[in-house]
Amino acid sequence: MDATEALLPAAHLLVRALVQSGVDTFFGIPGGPVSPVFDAILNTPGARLIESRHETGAAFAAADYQRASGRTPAVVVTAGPGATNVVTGVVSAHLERVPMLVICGDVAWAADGGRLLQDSGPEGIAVESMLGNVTRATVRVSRARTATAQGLAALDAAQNPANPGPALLVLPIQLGRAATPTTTVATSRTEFLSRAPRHVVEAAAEALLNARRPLLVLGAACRPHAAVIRKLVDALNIPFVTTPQAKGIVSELHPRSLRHGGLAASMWARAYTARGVDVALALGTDLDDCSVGPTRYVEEGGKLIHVDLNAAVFGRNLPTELGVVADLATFAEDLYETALREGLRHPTSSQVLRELRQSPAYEQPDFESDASPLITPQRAIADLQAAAGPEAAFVTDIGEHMLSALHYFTATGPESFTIHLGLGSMGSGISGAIGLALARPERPVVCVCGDGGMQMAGMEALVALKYRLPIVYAVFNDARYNMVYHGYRQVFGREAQWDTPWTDFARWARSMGLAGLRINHPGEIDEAMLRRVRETSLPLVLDIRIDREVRVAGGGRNEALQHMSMRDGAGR
Ligand SMILES: Cc1ncc(C[n+]2csc(CCOP(=O)(O)OP(=O)(O)O)c2C)c(N)n1
Ligand SMILES: [Mg+2]
Repeated sequence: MDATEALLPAAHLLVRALVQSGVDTFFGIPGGPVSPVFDAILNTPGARLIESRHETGAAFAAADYQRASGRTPAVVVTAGPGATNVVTGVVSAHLERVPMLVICGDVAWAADGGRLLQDSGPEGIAVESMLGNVTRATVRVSRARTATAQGLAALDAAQNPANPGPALLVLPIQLGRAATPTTTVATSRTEFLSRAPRHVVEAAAEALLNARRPLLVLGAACRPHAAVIRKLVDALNIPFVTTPQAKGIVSELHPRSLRHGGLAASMWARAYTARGVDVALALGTDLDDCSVGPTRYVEEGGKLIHVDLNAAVFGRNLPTELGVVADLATFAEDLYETALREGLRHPTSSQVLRELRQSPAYEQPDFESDASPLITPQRAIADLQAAAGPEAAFVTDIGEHMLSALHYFTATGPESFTIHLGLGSMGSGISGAIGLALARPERPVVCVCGDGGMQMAGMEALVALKYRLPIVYAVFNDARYNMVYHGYRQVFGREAQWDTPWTDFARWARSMGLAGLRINHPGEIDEAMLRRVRETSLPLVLDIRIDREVRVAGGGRNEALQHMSMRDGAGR
């Protein structure tokens, strides 16, 4: 073999190695300093490029692609503004523990001390410091020869099962382009086991089964283990709630489901927790304020057992009596086996559940048939759910519409509902929908969003157009930052106009080649309408003129703001 044949640009070797390690989808926007990586993506079999319209949109799309496919994505951004634009999406992935490899280009160092445009090193924007607090590792490629090994090391850090999240790899342009001998990088396989001791599992089982009013709280980290969690729920025969981020991990139609707790909690979750829970087992949740909200999962003096691989989440909002650092699937399996072996089933929960479920789960019980001429947000959710069918994946953006989606949507499986509540950024659902659609193209995807979010991040719909992803963008158009409007009124006791310009989103969509329809009345959205548009493979924007005064009253967000704004400086 000719010696030169064995030489390839370092960026090509890196991308090839990433594809071999299972990273197949690269989200991002090109630019000069990162161009070697884009060139490599375009020329590497098995690598797929998804061009976003904004780098933070790329990170949100990547996060939902990871959640829906289980595959770690890469987000590729250019030096300088590419790096600064991606920050919000990376922070969100950090807070939600979503693994992703962020590859950032950089200018060449050998510039004789000149100040280079977009310099992202220590004398420029210092990208490692900027993202250091929100990544699991920051790795700067130091030599072309080591680019692949360093890239794989960053990928390992992102995929660390004990603390998954984003990891940063910085690849300066001259190293990415440098012809490099093909080397084999020895990849090691990491075996990971974190099993709780048997007596701990038995103690948890015993506490739950002897409780007067027990509760299982399921968090988003349970999502990959939904099958075993479902078996566990059946075996123990105790009521369960999910956090908002775990909505649907076990179907909300399950006879022991109290639907979700926390933000915009169901009436069942509110009623059950209001009467006091003496023993709660929380699995794979941060128990952050949105996860707890108006549903205190354990009463004063009660016993909270909290299982997670990351001990940092224990004891945050509720006093944890027992924190267990363990792999969730293993813990759930062990607890299930214990329950079966000992024949443990809670004796009185069935009766309590039957009584509770006689009362409605919703603030407005008859929302599905609400015929108010101006469509209410909850009627819009009901129409969308019926029209999209049971297979559809729903994702919500952030705002007042989110509370209606949380409260009134019924999630029937681990993939039927997604929300980015780690950071709560507008635009997260709009971009996230793209990742959901890419991961499972055969499944309908519906994004519930606001007019404000669309004005901020709606151009990501062009990504859906480019890749022929027939996402339904259901814009709850109230010409207002409605969550801010109601929050302001609640906290300050007076009104302010948080109006946004009336926008005709249907015409806006059509002007760009998407499908667009105006919805004015209940019942207008139906299955045939969505099917017709889906057959064209075009994304569809529904401009839904909703009644902006109708809201989920005990949602929790504004109550939390009110509470915080009244605390004194000492945090009491
Ligand atoms: C990036 C970002 N900026 C600001 C906010 C604060 N915020 C929360 S909800 C909201 C209003 C959203 O308006 P819209 O998308 O129309 O939804 P609505 O509340 O009207 O349903 C704002 C400004 C945020 N969450 N994220
Ligand atoms: Mg709005």
